[in-house]
Amino acid sequence: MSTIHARTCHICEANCGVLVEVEGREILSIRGNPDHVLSRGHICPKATAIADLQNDPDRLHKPVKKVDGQWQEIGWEQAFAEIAAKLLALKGEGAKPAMYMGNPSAHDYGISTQISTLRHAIGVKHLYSASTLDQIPHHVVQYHMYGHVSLAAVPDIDRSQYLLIIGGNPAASNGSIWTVPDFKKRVKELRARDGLLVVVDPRRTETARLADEHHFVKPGTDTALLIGILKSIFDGGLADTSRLDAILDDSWGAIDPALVGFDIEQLSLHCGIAVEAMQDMAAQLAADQPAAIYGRMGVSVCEYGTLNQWLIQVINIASGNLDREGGTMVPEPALDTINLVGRGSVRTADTVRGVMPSVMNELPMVTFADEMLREDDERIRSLFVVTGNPVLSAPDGAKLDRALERLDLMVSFDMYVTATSRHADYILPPCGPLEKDHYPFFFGPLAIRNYASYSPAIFELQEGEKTDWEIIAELAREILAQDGQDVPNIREPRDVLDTMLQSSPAGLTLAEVEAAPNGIDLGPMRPCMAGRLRTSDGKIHCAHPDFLAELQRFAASLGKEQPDSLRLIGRRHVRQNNSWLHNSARLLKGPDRCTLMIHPDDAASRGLADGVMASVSSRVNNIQIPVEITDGIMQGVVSIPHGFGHGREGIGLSVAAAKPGVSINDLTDTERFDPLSGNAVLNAVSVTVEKVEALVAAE
Ligand SMILES: Nc1nc2c(c(=O)[nH]1)N[C@H]1C(S)=C(S)[C@@H](COP(=O)(O)OP(=O)(O)OC[C@H]3O[C@@H](n4cnc5c(=O)[nH]c(N)nc54)[C@H](O)[C@@H]3O)O[C@H]1N2
Ligand SMILES: Nc1nc2c(c(=O)[nH]1)N[C@H]1C(S)=C(S)[C@@H](COP(=O)(O)OP(=O)(O)OC[C@H]3O[C@@H](n4cnc5c(=O)[nH]c(N)nc54)[C@H](O)[C@@H]3O)O[C@H]1N2
Ligand code: SF4
Ligand SMILES: [Mo]
Repeated sequence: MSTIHARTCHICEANCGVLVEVEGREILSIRGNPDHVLSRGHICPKATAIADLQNDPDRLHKPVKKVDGQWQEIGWEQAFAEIAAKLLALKGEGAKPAMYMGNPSAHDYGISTQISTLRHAIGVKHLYSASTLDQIPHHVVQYHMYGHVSLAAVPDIDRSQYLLIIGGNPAASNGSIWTVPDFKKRVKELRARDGLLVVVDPRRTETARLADEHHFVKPGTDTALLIGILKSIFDGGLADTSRLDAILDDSWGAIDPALVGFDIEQLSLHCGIAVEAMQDMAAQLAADQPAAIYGRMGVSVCEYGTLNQWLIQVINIASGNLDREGGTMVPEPALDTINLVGRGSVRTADTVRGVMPSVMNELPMVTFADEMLREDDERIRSLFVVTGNPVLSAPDGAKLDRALERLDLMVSFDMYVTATSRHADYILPPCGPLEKDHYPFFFGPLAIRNYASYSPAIFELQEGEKTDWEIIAELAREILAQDGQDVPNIREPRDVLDTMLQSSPAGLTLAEVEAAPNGIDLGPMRPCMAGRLRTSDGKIHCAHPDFLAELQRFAASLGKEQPDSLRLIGRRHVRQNNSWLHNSARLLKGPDRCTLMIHPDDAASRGLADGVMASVSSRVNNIQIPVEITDGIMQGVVSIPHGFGHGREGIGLSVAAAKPGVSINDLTDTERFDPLSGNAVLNAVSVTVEKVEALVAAE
């Protein structure tokens, strides 16, 4: 007999409620849960692909060890014992271990409860994560302004009348640093109440197509637009901070004067958006209506990522929309990490590339490969990769491929042999997705409603399999034991979760949350900023000197000529998730998605036709990719999705191999980063594009 289990999907930040119908260990269907308190029945195609992931024949079920270039299955005890012994021997030689944490670790609360013990046991000296490929600028801004790296204000879309999205594509990504399942329907509802959605993006994205207005912007130049909007608010006398005056510190007064030297015409020329459009955005944001500006990857992962995110906060304050219903608001989740986890840190660290920002003790990924390639005693010789695929996700993947080959010990926590884990000495695979429980630990604090939703595992663990958290906890214990250190008892994730829930203001127990399979709705967000700030004086620190200095650095760059090369941007598709889930036949269906999108005029001037191979070159490398001509991309801009490149030798993904694509990150560059956060620059990459035949003829 079949049973139906309510659960939340763990793939992306939306955390949609799903209903999984199973009979024995067979998955009969995965559907949206219409009663889920947050997602209201919405799912995307990736949810059903969880079944493919669960049943994927390419998924590893036992630890594997590389012996003479071949993978050999071994037992868990042998794997843990050998890894611990090798690590300790290397440490005995003075080698400093490194760890990289990939994106899926943020979607597995069990990992979060055990990873610090493993880091301590390993003695991780160099800590890296996907955060410095993604959202570190947000953390820097939140830390300086609000006093906590994770204290984020998200658009209250359900009560907003004007939403300006810059460099985000939630219709495909389902939201980021903003847990907003069912985005498209929420936009429909916004428009039904005469609200407006305006999108700024170099591509006419899925989100842009839903919008009332879409403006093309030259990649990497949004800072000019943001300054233009802010200046228009100040100069037009539209600023209204009355709602927040009691919690704005004195540095608020420094912002308007810092903009005096900017000329709106020059800003407009720089970014390609008309002065009137900027002024209209300012007027709409500052009008007597709840409104919000939100910016994501397109404005985070660029040279001025931190400055952009700061300007976005400042615009929301100046236009009277921060901490306002329908503006941007700070969630009060059932599990309140803001109260339970420390404020985080923004410091600097010595790296192979000199002094670099170090946020939450992490080092920038732009330095990762070079730390393995350096020749002195500081070289990284052992590396633990937890749920990550940096060869495809970090800049200059080819360099990283070379760097990983130099390691004396590499361990991957992954269920597949990927572009990255193929370099490992050991791969430690977790159980299937339906054999683990789930709680959206990091996403309650980013959700558009205050809520709680816990999903128990649906299937029992199979003989010989372990969850990620067990693998992490057991490896940590083995290392500590071999090292003669105290071995702590394992505290199960469920216990940690229960304690954290009970210690949060909502005071729920895990049993109460578990008893509500559709989740518990704690209501819409409320104005609560004053009580949530974690700065020393309880005020918003409006204008950190670093941000004001960065404004001046941007000002100095304004007059300079911009290169006339094409600018490369990335893209996401609703049927993909970063570099994985590419092994699901049902997600891979349809035309090849790894194409070079190019404007018809740019294609014509290079003699490119639809479907022909183009050669794309950046400072670091060259790749060949089929052309897709579309007027949905701005002239002067080309786009390649990230996450492809499964044709590299030794990858064990038989389905993905049919459409392996090429990696955009073979073109991105470790030399380029946002100096305030250390975040990689993955958009607005200067490239040249040529027809492949032309290239051959010229040689
Ligand atoms: N050019 C360009 N590059 C980008 C981006 C971009 O927009 N453009 N986006 C960046 C962003 S935002 C991110 S977050 C990063 C992502 O970068 P990464 O986190 O490094 O890469 P993922 O592709 O998410 O790879 C996740 C890996 O974890 C494995 N995995 C999945 N689930 C589990 C699990 O439950 N347990 C274990 N043990 N393993 C699991 C998968 O098999 C896969 O190998 O990429 C970044 N790179
Ligand atoms: N389907 C799917 N969903 C995902 C993921 C996925 O891979 N696939 N990944 C998940 C992850 S890890 C993350 S971090 C989120 C990311 O979530 P989003 O940020 O919403 O997703 P992106 O598609 O990276 O959107 C960035 C947008 O910025 C635009 N852009 C590029 N350069 C510029 C620029 O210079 N200026 C402006 N204004 N726009 C620019 C791009 O065209 C793109 O539309 O998505 C998550 N959800
Ligand atoms: S949007 Fe899709 S992948 Fe993301 S949580 Fe919802 S169903 Fe899962
Ligand atoms: Mo991400």
